[in-house]
Amino acid sequence: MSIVRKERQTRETNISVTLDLYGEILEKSKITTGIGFLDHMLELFSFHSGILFEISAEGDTEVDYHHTVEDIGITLGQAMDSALGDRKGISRYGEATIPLEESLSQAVVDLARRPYLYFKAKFPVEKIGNFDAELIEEFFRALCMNALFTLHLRNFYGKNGHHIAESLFKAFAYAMKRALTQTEEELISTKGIL
Ligand SMILES: [Mn+2]
Repeated sequence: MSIVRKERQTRETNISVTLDLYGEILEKSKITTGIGFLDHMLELFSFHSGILFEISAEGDTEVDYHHTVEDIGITLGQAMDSALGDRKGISRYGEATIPLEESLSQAVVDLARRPYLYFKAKFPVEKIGNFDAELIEEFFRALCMNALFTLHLRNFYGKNGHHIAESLFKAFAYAMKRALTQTEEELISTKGIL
């Protein structure tokens, strides 16, 4: 297992990601995106998935959080794709349904190289704190398209925007943890390639 580093610099943002997919090398995650709510979501994703990473980001947050959130998704996604390598020896599929109080969300992952996001969650508020709720979908889309995997994410029900978001990120964490689990099977595909 190894560490993967990715950087992304544009006129809008400056992102750096260090990723330890199986939490074997880094001692803990260090997440400073400049966006408090996103830090909170990524910290709990890390805690529940066992994936450790350091993310630092500087972005044009004076405009809004859009560029920074999307570029973090892109960079973290690229790091995941590199860290997954040839995707041999992993379980490939993972599913989790996770509640947070009144909110219940499900994530289903297929780590084969088929970038796709199905996202179904309605937020009762436009903003969670100062974070635009619509950026949650943007984050997951950027992540899937760059990590090259399929993710279905849906919220069944929920009343509180913060709870809905948190149950989505936690469901994703457990689905990933399961999909990443090492297996005896060489490669889980009839094609012989993921
Ligand atoms: Mn919370």
